[in-house]
Amino acid sequence: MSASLTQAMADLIVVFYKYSGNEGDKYTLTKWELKNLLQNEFGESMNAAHDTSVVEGIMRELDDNKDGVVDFKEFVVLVTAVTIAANDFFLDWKKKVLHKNHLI
Ligand SMILES: [Ca+2]
Ligand SMILES: [Ca+2]
Repeated sequence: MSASLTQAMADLIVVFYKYSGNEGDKYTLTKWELKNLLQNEFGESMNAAHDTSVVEGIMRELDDNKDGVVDFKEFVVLVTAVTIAANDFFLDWKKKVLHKNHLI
């Protein structure tokens, strides 16, 4: 495994606990903590996180065991979904660029 992927995984853990420790249980995200994480860590792509109903929707989606908070396992599902979406976008973009330049 490359060092950068190990680093990415470590960063993921650090980011989660940076937000999970601010309110209530130290190891899970409340709606407020999730909102802060989405706004600060996903930047422009999560502008919709300023809308409370959007955050509530994401919270409901992620809260698999319905205990009202998001634990690390539930959080990773979001990161995976965003990563897959980013990968699809990248592959599509790459195909377009290659096609445009008559490389495929
Ligand atoms: Ca918490
Ligand atoms: Ca939960």
